[in-house]
Amino acid sequence: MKDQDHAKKNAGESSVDLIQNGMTVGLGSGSTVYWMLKQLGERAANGLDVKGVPSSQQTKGWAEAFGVPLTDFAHVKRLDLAIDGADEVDPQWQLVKGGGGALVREKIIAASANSLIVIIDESKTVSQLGAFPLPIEVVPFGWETTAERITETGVEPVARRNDAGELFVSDNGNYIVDCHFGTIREPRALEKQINQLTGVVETGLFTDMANNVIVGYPDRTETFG
Ligand code: ABF
Repeated sequence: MKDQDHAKKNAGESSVDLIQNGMTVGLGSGSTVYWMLKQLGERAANGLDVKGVPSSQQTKGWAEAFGVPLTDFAHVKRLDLAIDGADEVDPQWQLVKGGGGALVREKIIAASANSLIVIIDESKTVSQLGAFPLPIEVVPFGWETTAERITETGVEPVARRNDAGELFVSDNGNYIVDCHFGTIREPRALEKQINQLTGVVETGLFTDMANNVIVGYPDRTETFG
């Protein structure tokens, strides 16, 4: 395993220690979350009473494979905590997420949780957000016009495509445009500005949402918050 994968594994596994008996947990997406799910399945098999709400079809599949009991928002309105990865984390714990395309469900889960635990390998920590292209989910109808409106924020959005060259479709049936800002000086203001544009479903900027950050290294973790 590569060092980065060890770091992700350490962060993911360590986060499971924060899950207490009886909790309902929002399950994020991505390769760091994979390790959290694997460990959580083992704890559940050993008697931990837990239920998870998955943020993507991929997470749902992994959770089922690992034996993590699942529920949904038809049955729970609040989550005790949510555990999710990120693409960038700045020193104020503002986040860029959505590289995996699950940002809308991830944000609904984060907004419904009493606490958001962010699990990352050390490469995700940045002094300023924006080097990672900011994903924005848009409604398919007239998405070209929505992309035009997004240019008002000073960026040329690039439609995400799959390996076959077709437009990438999210679990919600929407498209995603990736925005190469380079630097994002005011994440809060930008999040608000983008979310007000007609045709935008949600942005991958998650400001003032993270409560704890677990940074994984190849041989250890550090927990903040
Ligand atoms: C999800 O998974 C996304 O918001 C983010 O794009 C990704 C995190 O990356 P990784 O696969 O490295 O954990 O949390």
